[in-house]
Amino acid sequence: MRLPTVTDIERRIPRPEDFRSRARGPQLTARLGTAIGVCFAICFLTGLWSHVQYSTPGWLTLSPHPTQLYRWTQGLHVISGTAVIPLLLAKLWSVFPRLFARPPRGARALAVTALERASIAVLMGSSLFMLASGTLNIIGWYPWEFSFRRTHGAMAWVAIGSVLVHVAVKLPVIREALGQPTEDAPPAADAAAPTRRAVLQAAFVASGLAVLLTAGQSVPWLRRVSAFSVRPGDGPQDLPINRTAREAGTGTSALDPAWALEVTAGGRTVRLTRDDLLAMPQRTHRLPIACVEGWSRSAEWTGVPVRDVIALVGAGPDTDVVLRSLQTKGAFGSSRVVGNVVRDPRTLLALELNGETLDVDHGYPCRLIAPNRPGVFQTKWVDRLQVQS
Ligand SMILES: Nc1nc2c(c(=O)[nH]1)N[C@H]1C(S)=C(S)[C@@H](COP(=O)(O)O)O[C@H]1N2
Ligand SMILES: [Mo]
Repeated sequence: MRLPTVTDIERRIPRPEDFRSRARGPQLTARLGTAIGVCFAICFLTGLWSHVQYSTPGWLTLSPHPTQLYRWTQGLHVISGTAVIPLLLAKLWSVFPRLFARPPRGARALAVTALERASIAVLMGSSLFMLASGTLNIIGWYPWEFSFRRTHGAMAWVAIGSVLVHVAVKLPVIREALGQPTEDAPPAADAAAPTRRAVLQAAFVASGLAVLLTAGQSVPWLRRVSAFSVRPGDGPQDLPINRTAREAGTGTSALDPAWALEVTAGGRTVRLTRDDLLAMPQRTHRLPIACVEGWSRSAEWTGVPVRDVIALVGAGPDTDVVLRSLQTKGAFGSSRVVGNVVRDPRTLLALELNGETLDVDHGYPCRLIAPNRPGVFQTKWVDRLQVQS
């Protein structure tokens, strides 16, 4: 028996010409690529916006208007990212045979090819990382040690940068391919093989289905069809729960009858029981919880405007307020509300949700709810308001 030689092995590896599907080709790849590019641009910009809302630079003051802005941008972020997944898989399929192209001869050609391949590897690696980490974040599963927000945010620059390089390098091919009709030849002898148009349509249908199956986590009228929607309707009072009282370690302290809200400004402090808060003029507003993890839902909140509460310690409505909660473990136990949001009469210390006493998992005895604010900062189980001087 003769051992196979390198040439034998090489002969067994397929060549690009061995893949016969007529559907493949620049016309298909460029059309898929255009759709992916549009989705990536939306995803990148809404992601950037989310970072701005999450950690707003000192020189910028964000408005509480439009009320639903963060809900819309975060919803679009998740929808555009989800839509890309089937399109990217189809695009990978369309260029897959090129993986088997043999390296060219000559040092210069080899170097150019190596560079091109390396740039595609960065493009694919970063894109897949973005989609995979984003999807796991939506389902609330963090099987890693690193900070999701910082890593997902940093890798976004690598991804968008490599997309731009890729588009720049391929621009002549893209322009030519988009100028040609999708179908350039009459049906071939093999009528059963899918046409380019069929593959393209299938990819778009799959992308649309992926959106339909998940978008219900933000879009109310899709809730019934969104089977994969991560937060379909769980949680009391028709609102999903991000972290329960037990998980936050506030299960007992939140229900303690001796609870009182401590409000301080400079040297002045007042303590308000829940009955004291209920005795103040109540306001009701319909405002959304828009979680950074993707889901969002509007609800009717009743409570006392934060500016009325801090007026009791002599603070004007335009001052920043830091809220602290009973939470002892984990992140998001406190948040800052900037002056222009405090001034908004819809910024409430909520006592009721959808007409009922706030459930302990939604933040009883009282929680913050403010317009156009990422969910993580809608602090639950509030027990202290500190007016900043
Ligand atoms: N104290 C405290 N408040 C919190 C959180 C938390 O972990 N601790 N989670 C926040 C997040 S991430 C979201 S999306 C909203 C969800 O509110 P809900 O559970 O009432 O729907 O609460 C916010 N308030
Ligand atoms: Mo959240």
